[in-house]
Amino acid sequence: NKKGFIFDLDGVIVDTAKYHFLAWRKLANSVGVDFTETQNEQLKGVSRKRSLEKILEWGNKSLSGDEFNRLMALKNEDYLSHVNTMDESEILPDVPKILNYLIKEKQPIALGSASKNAQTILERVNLLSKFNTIVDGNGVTKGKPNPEVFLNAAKNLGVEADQCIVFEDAQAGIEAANAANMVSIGIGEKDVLQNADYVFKDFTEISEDFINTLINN
Ligand code: G16
Ligand code: MG
Repeated sequence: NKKGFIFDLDGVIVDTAKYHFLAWRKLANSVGVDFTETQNEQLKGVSRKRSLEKILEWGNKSLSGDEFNRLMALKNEDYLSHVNTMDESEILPDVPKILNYLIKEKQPIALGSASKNAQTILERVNLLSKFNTIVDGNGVTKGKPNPEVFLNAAKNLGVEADQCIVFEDAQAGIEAANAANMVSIGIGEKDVLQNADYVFKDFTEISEDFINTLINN
């Protein structure tokens, strides 16, 4: 059987949330707004533009369009300074093992991320060549929970949506996968990812037997 395996980036392949946090906190503080780890949690899987809108809402602050765009660019510049320190040691446990097993089994693999920096990050950690297609924040108009990113990934892989499996760490991403009629696999906590078809703490809990079941069903 040929399925389509779609991976989210942040929280699934690497933990870039910690760098988003540092960059957003620095930016928020520079305009006199607080920013906590709890708030950062709520920005997982959320686009850059929507993230800044939310931070300004939380801080009761409104800005001109020009200022808004300037702050988005500043945040990204700071974020990229962290990304540029990344290497293979930042790949989350057993991700390469799963990717290599899927490649051995000739299964198509896609990235489905909200990040406009997805390609840069995959290059930094040396995983870009494992993916047959990259669908990221540059290729979508509607963010998760809209299923667009995953539907585009399925189309690029040449696989029907209901033959795809999505690995996601964010609630909005699980909702997007479910809306696309795909099998949703949560990576993280069961109580957060309630709507996922399956939940695992990380890839060390996912066996080759389980992957085989996904391929053959
Ligand atoms: C990631 C992060 C979000 C971030 C978004 C956009 O999503 O989880 O916090 O705001 O990408 O990132 P950028 O500013 O690089 O375009 P994902 O979908 O990879 O989990
Ligand atoms: Mg994510």
